This record gives sequence, C-alpha cells and structure tokens, in this order.
Amino acid sequence: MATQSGKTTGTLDAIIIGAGFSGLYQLICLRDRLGLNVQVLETGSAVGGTWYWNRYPGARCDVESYAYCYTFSPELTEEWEWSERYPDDAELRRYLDFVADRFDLKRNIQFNTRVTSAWYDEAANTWTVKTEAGESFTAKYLIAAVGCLSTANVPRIAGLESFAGHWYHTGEWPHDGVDFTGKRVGMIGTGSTGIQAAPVIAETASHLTVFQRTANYSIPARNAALSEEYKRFYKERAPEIRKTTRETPNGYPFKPNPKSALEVTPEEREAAYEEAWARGGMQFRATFRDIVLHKEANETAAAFIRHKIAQVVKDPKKAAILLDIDHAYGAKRPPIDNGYFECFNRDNVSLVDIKAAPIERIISSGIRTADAEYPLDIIVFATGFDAMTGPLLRMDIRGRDGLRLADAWEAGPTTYLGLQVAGFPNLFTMTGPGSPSVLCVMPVAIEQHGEWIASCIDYMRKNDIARIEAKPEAAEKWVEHVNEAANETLLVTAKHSWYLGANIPGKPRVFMPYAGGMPRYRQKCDEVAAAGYEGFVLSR
Ligand code: N01
Repeated sequence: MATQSGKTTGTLDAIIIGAGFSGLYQLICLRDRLGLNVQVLETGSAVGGTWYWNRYPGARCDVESYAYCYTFSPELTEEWEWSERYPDDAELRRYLDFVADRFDLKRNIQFNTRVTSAWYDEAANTWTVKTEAGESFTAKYLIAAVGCLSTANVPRIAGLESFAGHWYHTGEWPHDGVDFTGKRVGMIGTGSTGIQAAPVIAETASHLTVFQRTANYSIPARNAALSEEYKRFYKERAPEIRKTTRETPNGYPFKPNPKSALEVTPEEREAAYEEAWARGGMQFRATFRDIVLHKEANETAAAFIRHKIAQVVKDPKKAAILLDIDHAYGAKRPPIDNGYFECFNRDNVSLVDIKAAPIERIISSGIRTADAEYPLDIIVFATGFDAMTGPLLRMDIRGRDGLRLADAWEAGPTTYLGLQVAGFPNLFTMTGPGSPSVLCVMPVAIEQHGEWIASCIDYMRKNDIARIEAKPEAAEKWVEHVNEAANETLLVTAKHSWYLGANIPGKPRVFMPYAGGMPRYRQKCDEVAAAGYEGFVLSR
C-alpha cells in the first residue's frame, strides 16, 4: 500500500536506501515479483542516483546507451528511445524517470529523505532506519542501494573557506547550472570527470586553468546522435546485446579480441589500434585480450595513446605535462573524452603541474601552488569520490550486538560476494565492495544483484527462514579471492587509484571491486544459492 507522498503504509517487509538504477530495480523485484511491502528512501528530490547528482558540464555515460540500461523488460526496451551514442546526465534522468512512471514506482519512494542510521534489533529481527528529519522506519530486510560513487571527495586544502569566489564539486552540481561566462575558472582533477568537464567549461570561461596531479590516458568517445536506422538496429538486436553483456567480463556489449597484443606483427597491431581509436570508446581496451593483464602488451596500447596525445597537443610544455603518465593504461578507470586533449590548444586553457609544484593553499583570490598564484573566480573540484565504502559508512549502520559497520571495516571492507557483511543479518548491499560493481557496466551488475537478492528473500520466506547472515570465514575467503583476482590484472599496479581507496587520506588500502569478471561472479552466486546459500548462516 502507498500514499501519494511516496510513503508506504502498513508493516514494511523491506527498506531500500537509494532510488538510482539499483534501488529502482530492487523495488521492482521485491514489490512486483515477491509482493513485499517496500519503502524506498532517497536523499534527492527525484530518481536518478549518480545521475541525479552528477550534472557537471560534459557529464555523460562512458558506456553506449543501448547497453547502459535495464534489460528485464522487452516492452521497456521497445518503448524507450535513446538519442545519442552515449547518454548525457539529463537523458539518463529522463530514462530513469520514465522507468519509475512506467512501473509505477514513485508511490513507494519517499524523496528528500536522507538516511542517517540503520540499526539491527536482534530480538525483533528487524532493521530500524532513521532519517535526518527524525522519521523512523522498521523492516525485516534492509537493502543498501546507495551507489559506489555518491560520496563527493572535496580534498581538505587549507584556506578553502577564505576563497572569495564560488566553488563546486562536480558530484554535487547545482541543478540550475553554473554560468562560467567571463569567469576565470580553476579545475582540480583530471579523472573521467575532469576530462569530460574541461572542454565544455573552456567554451564559455574567459580562462580555464587545469590543475593536474596525475596525467591520464583518454580515448576519444566519438559521441554522435543515433540515426533512426541505428535506433531500430539496436532494438532488433536487443536480445543478442543482452546475451553479450552477460558473457563478457565487464558487461560490455562487445567481446575482447581473443588475440594477444604480442602475437601479431607491429603493423597489424598498429592497424588494430588505429581502427579502435577511430571507433572510439571503451572498446579500445578490448583491442587485444591482454591489455589490462600483461605489462608488455599494455605498453603497446599505452605507447599508441601517448603518441596520439603528442600529435594533438601543439604546445610542447603542455604536452610534456600531459604525457607524464605514471601508470599502465586501464590500471585506473580509463576515461573517454570529447575533445579533452584538443582543448589544451585553446588560448584560454592553461595547465598546471601540481605534482611538480603542489597546491599549498587556497587564498581569497584563487589558488597558490609552491611556485605561483592563480587568480580565480570559480574553483571546480573534479576530485572524485570516497568510493564504494563512503556511501555506506556515512550512515551509522549497526548490526548484531551493536557492531558498527565502521568498526567492522576498520581495516577495509570485508564482505561475502559483495552482498553481505558478517554480523549484519538481513542487510544486503547492492554493488558493494567485493562485487564486480565499478568494473562492470552498472545496470548489468545491478540486474544480477536485484534478482539474486529477491530469489534469496523468496527462498527464506518459502522455507520459513527468518535470518540470513554471511559466515565470517566465508567472507574472509571471498576477500582472499577478490585479492587474487585483482592480482591477476594490472589494476593493482596503479598505487594511487580509487579502486584501492588511495584517493582518500587515511582510508585503508584494499582493492575493493571484484576483478574476476561478471560471468565468473554470477556463476559463483548461482552456485552458492543452489547449494542452499552456502557460506551463509540461515536461521528460523
Ligand atoms: O574521480 P577520480 P572522477 N589534489 O578519482 C585528482 C566514474 N565516472 O570523478 O589521480 C589534487 O577518477 C586526482 O588526482 P590523482 C568513473 O568510474 C564515469 O574523475 O589522485 N588533485 C584525479 O585526477 C570514474 O573513474 C564517468 O593524483 C586531486 C581526480 O582528482 C569515477 O567516476 C564520468 C586531489 C579525481 O579522479 C571517478 O571519476 C565521470 C587533491 N587533493 C566519472 N584529490 C563516465 O561515465 C583528487 N585529485 C564517463
């Protein structure tokens, strides 16, 4: 039951925190397939999750629209029309809003509601969730669908409070936008976000100064409007695309070339990279099967990209700073761009190497580095997120015997399958640490999680099971496996990556996402369920 306000009435079976891709799908699975009474609590004033908050200039998904969407409903696939190769943030919000209306989801979503705590009551076997406004909700199951990249990281740089201009974090962008016209803008950060934002900011700012700590690779996205022919083509091929996204390690709609970069002639390799560069997008990483696995193979791709950057950037000083890349291609999340390197050829864009001369402080007139002062009207922090654990730990989550999640994870996150934490019965995390999450196309990972959690709850209900909780030894073994899987790749070689938590001072260095690939993960989850939820304690 529900009211107009989005508040569910009656006794709740489940509470879902978050109304992004994962929360919406979990609501469909639990409410419409199992018939549960579910309440979704969402901080924002509308659906969208990551795409509700990330409205910065140039924000756009780096996965093709026809693959970055739900696949559970052929009718939905038929009814929705993507306009571009990669959807921008506004189109993704429209899509999720369409889904929410299409499946009548809003009646169970309470917006403008920030969850501050979630405590487990062992005697009652319930979770009580409290909100910033002082409301309280109680249910048997709690599903954290809070996203992986939803806690903005604003670095603690001395003097920020003294800045006389305006500053913004890209992940908390004002809904009515920011007018850069005639302004001197400083942007800190050159990850996927900064690389998308810079060329767009440069179009209207009087001057853009990019503060780069770590140089990055980027591949042209080659975004374009979808022709009517392509729109039809993707719809007709939807079942085939769905199948491919479920068979490939990262959930992409293309398969990696089975060849090694080292088994072809230099000419063939060059031709393959040229073709991938011209096609654009993440598929570049799949040009050869071992690009993210072997150093030597990786270097062939890295050298090709460096050569392209050198060709594009005309000013040799800027080029040298942009080419000072300290990690393997793909070891950090590889960005794709719409004119990033080209924007450094504009007269109104400059580049500051803050690895060579670090930022010392922010002053009222701008940014002071070790060797200069940069007068600014606006500072943009494209400085990323407290990824994966941040959104969970900013709530006060307490499990059995009052165990705080923050204490349980003091040395880093420990989960079983990324879905449950020992000591926290009936709490499920969607795309949690230890699951493929950020290494997989999100909606692909999310549909698997949503369905697995719903099947698990269905099994519990049919078998009179009141509680499910990960065994500590199963979680420890899973964490070992997550580490082994990461160690088989070059992902662990980038020591400053957010995959490791290295972007947040004091955060334990633990490789968080599962790098063993979505098909392997899916199989493991299915085997666990088929074996009567092996590795979990089920109690009546
Ligand atoms: O964040 P990041 P992001 N002083 O952490 C720098 C997804 N995403 O928002 O590398 C100075 O990658 C930091 O420098 P360094 C995607 O999964 C997807 O760009 O730590 N600089 C780095 O340059 C992505 O990976 C899409 O040395 C500081 C930058 O800020 C993830 O979100 C678009 C600093 C942060 O890069 C995060 O991307 C956007 C400091 N104190 C994002 N702290 C698409 O779908 C940090 N930096 C296309």
